[in-house]
Amino acid sequence: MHVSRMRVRDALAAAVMSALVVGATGQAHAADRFVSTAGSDAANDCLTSVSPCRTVAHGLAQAASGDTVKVAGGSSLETLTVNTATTLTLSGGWAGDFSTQDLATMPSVLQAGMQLPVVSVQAYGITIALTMDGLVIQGGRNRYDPQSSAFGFGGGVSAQVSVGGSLSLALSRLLLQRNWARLRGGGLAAEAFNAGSSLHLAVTDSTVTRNATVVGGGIEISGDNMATADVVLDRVQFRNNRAREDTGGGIRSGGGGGLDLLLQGPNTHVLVQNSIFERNAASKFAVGGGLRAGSTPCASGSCPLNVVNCAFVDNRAGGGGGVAVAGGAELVNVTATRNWAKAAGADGGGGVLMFRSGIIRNCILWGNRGAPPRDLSVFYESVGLDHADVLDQGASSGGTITDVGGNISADPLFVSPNDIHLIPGSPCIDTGTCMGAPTTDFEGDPRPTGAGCDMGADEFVP
Ligand SMILES: [Ca+2]
Repeated sequence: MHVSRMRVRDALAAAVMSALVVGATGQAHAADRFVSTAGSDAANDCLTSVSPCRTVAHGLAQAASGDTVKVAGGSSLETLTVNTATTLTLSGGWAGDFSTQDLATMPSVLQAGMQLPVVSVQAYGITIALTMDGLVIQGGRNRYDPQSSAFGFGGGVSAQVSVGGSLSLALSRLLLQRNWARLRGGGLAAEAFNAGSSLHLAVTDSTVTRNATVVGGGIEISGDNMATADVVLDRVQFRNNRAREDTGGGIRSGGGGGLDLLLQGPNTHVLVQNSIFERNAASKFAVGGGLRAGSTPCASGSCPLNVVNCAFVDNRAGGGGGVAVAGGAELVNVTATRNWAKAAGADGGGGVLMFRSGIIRNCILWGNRGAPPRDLSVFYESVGLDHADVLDQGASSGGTITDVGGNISADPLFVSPNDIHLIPGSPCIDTGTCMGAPTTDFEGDPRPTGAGCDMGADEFVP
């Protein structure tokens, strides 16, 4: 009896110990879950790399908060939803044995399996932190369907936060291509609504190409006047995205070919830097072929939108072929050339169209096309022009362009019409201001290099 009692006690102790270990493991040690097109979902918790699950959807369903779902190279049909409070990482481009990651040779391609976005994230009154790195997201389709949760916002990735929720979305090394949405955000829509809701969005080192919708062909980001939004886009390439005129009626029409921002509240800030907008198009009836933004005005030296070290080349729209901003914006070391404005509404501004207030510093606005003023058109309020190289500029409807100093109007001497790097002898070399200039250029070269800071996105390096 004595021995038996001891055994019972040991067994109980072991059970307690086991429970403690499991508890500690569950909370402190995030697990990796493994997914491969060569795997199987049947009775699989995805925890063993040698017997991975087959679908990302199953991997996400198995994952506990804090886990990382690793996806081997391969192409799969997926329609993924994250709508419970969690912290997750989705990581692609892994070798079949998950020992190495190489996005170029082992791309993980997630293709929509039906007429839905590839990834839907809904933080309705809850907290979600989702990281997605190293994935190709393509073929998403989001039609307007009131019967489902897909309302036509976001073709590749559809993300919403509302009812006081918190959504942190970190997207890196993504290729968002050939996605379509009925209303907004062909590649990605990220939207924040209601008091207490907060959106933290970072898109880095990614390419957004050949996506289409009505508003925000590549990416659409919006927040109502109660929500908080903090957005950083860094090293993102927007190419060949389309915002098309909506023929169904009643919807905003075809603005923001590459990127559309609608930030209505005072608690929003967007930084777009080191990014390239090339050959994106808005409708000829709308503005912002590369980028369109609507926001609150600049206040006490701070603007809700900062566009830094960006190149806008060969984008087109009705007005503001490269950039159209209604609100407050600061453009620093931006180069805009060969953009085109049809100017159906006589807005002009093939390069940059600004309604309201802002500052244009160290920018090259040159060789844009369409209705004049071709390079810079300003409406309603004062825009400060500081150490910029502008060919054709004009202001109307009460707008003024204020010469802050250091401005020139001379051929910037690009390498070629479509290559905005500067060549020796360019009048933009060392003639910008280092006050408020970024310390690197759009490719990471040090700024200043040489005797001073250059104008434009490129800092000339001999
Ligand atoms: Ca320089």
